[in-house]
Amino acid sequence: ASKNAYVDADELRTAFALAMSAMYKKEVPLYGNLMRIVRTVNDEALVRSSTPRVTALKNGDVAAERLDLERHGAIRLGSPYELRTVRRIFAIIGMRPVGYYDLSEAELPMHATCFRPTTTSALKKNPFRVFTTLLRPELLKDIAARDTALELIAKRDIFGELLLDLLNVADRQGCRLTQEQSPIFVREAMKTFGWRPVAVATKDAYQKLKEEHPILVDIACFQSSHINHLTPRTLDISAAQARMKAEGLNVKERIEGPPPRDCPILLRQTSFLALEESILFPRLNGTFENGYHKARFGEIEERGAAVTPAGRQLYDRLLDEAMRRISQCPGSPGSAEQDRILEETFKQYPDDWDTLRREKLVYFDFRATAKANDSNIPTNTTCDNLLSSGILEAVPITYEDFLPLSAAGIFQSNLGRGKRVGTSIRSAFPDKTGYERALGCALMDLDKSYLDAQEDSLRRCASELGIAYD
Ligand code: OOG
Ligand code: NI
Repeated sequence: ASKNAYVDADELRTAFALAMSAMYKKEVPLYGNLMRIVRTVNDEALVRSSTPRVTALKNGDVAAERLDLERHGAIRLGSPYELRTVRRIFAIIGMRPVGYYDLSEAELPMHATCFRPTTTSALKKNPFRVFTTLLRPELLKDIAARDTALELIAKRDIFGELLLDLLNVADRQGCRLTQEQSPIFVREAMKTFGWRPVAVATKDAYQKLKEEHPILVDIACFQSSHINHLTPRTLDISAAQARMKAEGLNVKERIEGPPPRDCPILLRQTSFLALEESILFPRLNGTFENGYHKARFGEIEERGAAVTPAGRQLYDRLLDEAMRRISQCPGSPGSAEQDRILEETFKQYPDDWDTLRREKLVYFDFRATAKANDSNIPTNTTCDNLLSSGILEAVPITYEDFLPLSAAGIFQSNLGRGKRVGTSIRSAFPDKTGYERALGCALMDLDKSYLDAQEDSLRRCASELGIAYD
C-alpha cells in the first residue's frame, strides 16, 4: 500500500498493543514468564475442552487469535490535560472511554474509565483495553501533599512534541494516520507509557508523598505515565495461579471476583506483587541520587459472560453477603476458608446457561443454526421454542469491562501500607460528571454495548428466519 494510505484503526491498535507487550517484556522480565505460563495453561485448557467452562469460552466470540493478542494495561494520570491527550491517542487506535469506576470507596483518591474498542467486529479483531485512572486532588486531606503532587504534575510533560504534532495531524485527517506516520506514532506513544528511570521529584518530595499515600508517588513523581501492568487472559485462572506459585512468583493470596463456576461470569483476576525498580532522583544542585520505586506488577485474568443489570445486582449482593459472613467469622479466616464461604454464598447464583438466560441475568448472542435452513419455521413462535427445537442457539457474550472492587483489591495488594492509609482521604463518593469534565466528553454506558449486541443478534435471526421481530 502507498505511504499515504491510511492505516485501519484495528490494525494500528494491534501494532500498538504488540509494541507495548514487547516493551513491557523488556522492562519487566517476569512478564515474559507470566506469558509463558498463561500460554501453557490455555493450550491445556483447550485440549480438555469438554469442560463447560472452556466450551463456553470456545463457543463464544473468543477466537484463538484474539485470545493470543488479548491484553489490558493500566495507567494512572495526574491531570485533565493528561487525560484529554490520552483520549486523543486512544481514539486513533479505535478505543473509546466506557464506564465509570469510583475507587474512593477503597480509600484511593482516584476514579477511572476503561478505554476499549466498542463494536463487535473491532472487539473480535483485538479487544485491547486500558484501565485509566485520574487523580482526584480534592479528596486529599493534606494540603501540602496535594500541592506537591499538583506541582510535580504541572511541571512534567509526559507527551513528546512529535507525538503532540501527530495528534494534530490525525485530527486534520479525520482521526487517522498514514502508513508513514503510524510507526512514528506508535514509537512516540511508547515513550509516554514506558518506564523512565529519572524521577521528576526529589527524593525528599517522593518520601513525603509516599507517607501521605503510596499511590501518589506513582501518579505524580515520574516523567512518563508508565503502564503499571499488562494483563493476558487465561482460560483457567485457578490452574495458572497454581503454576505461578509453583514457579515461585510472589502471588496474591486470593483470586478477585466470583468463585469458580461451570458458567463463568464477569472476570476473575489475580496478580504477583510489584517489584522494586531503581530510579534516579534529581538533587537541587543538578546531580542525581539512587533510589527505588515499587509499583509495577503482573496480573492475569479469566473472563466470563457479561451480566445484565439484574445479574450485576445479584453479583454485588452475593459478594457483599460473602464479605459480611467472612468479617463475622471468629478469628480471621484464612484464604481457603474465605474461598469456601464465597463459593457457598454464590450457590444462590444460577449456574447453567439456560437458567441464566431465562432469568435474564446474562447477555447472549443469538444465532440461527444449520437446522434453520431445513426446518419449517412457524411464524408465530417464541425465542424459547426456537432455542429448544435447536433452530437458534444462544452464546453468552464476553464481559469486556472491569470490576471496581476487584480493581481495588489489586491496587491494595500492590501498595503496601503507607503510614496514613485510611486517613488520607476526605470522604468517598463517585463523581462521574467530574471525570467527564476532565475528559472533555461523555463516558459510554457500560451496559448499552452488550444490550445492543444482544438486540442486533435477535434482529439478525428474525430476518434470517423470515419472521417478525418487535
Ligand atoms: C489499576 C487497577 C485496576 C484491573 O484489572 O482491575 C485494574 C491500577 O492498578 O492502576 O487494572
Ligand atoms: Ni488490571
